[in-house]
Amino acid sequence: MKRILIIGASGQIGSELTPAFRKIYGNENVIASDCIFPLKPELSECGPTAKIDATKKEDIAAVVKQYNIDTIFNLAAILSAKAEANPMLGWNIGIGSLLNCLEVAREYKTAIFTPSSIGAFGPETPQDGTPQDTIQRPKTIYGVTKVTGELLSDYYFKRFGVDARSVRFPGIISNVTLPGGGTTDYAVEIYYAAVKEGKFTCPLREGTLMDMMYMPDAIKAIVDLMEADPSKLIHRNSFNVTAMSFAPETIAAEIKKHIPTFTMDYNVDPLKQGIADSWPNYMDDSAARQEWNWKPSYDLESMTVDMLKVLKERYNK
Ligand code: AKB
Repeated sequence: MKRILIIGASGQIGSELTPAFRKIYGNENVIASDCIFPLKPELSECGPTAKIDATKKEDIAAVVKQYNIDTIFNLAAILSAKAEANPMLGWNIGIGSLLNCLEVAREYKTAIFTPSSIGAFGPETPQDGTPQDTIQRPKTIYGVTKVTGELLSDYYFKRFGVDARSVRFPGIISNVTLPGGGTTDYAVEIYYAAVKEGKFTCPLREGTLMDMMYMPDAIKAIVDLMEADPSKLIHRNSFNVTAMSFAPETIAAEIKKHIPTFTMDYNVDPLKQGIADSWPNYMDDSAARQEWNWKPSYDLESMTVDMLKVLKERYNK
């Protein structure tokens, strides 16, 4: 990777991936764009930016051509719970932008990364130790776009030789940009609430297990996969990756170790609960470990220490 285009640079992943890439590959080689949210000054002032509506192929092609891009990061998506409220929007953003990116990648011979998700699985999928290759019958529009995206990306690789790669991200926990409209968002919100208010109302039932990952590991997964030797990749779209799996009461107990007065109660959101219940309890990510040496650095304990440190400093607590 030498010249990179990030579509969706203002989002939860993009806002941290962009500076991380600029550090590795040079400010001038990473072009940041987002058509939904304005770019923060941290992103717009220290490297090139572009105006791209990802649902318009010509917008993407023009920037790829202008900057001689060799790798596209297509992060445009509407998360699971939000997409249920507007399925057509979920489909148009998720698939419209992906198809455009794949077509541009084919035409201009770039590589392309598009995140998939635990949302690509459904209730018929084995939930414990979810295999790399297994049943994928999601019941959300988000999941339908993710499975479609995986299939399309593999199709473009096999049919046209497009270097398309992807990981199935679990819930990502971060402290720069909040997610929005996801089923796993509670695992981010709980830290903010613990630091700011000392209490949290959880939208998911006790015992709801899901895979999770701290943002530095998510960035590492993206870099490691995209830098991996292609001859070692048996899979491409998309690799299971995880770092930890926990239920709400477990993360609450971990926070309580640092903030003993912290309390949590429950007010279950039926939409989010239904989605969470259809997703894996924990995935088997051995294919990623074998094919490109995937290994996360953070577990629940070390992530909690770091999250609370950052947020306490930010909010003077
Ligand atoms: C969501 O909850 O929708 C996302 C995801 C797991 O893909 N965070």
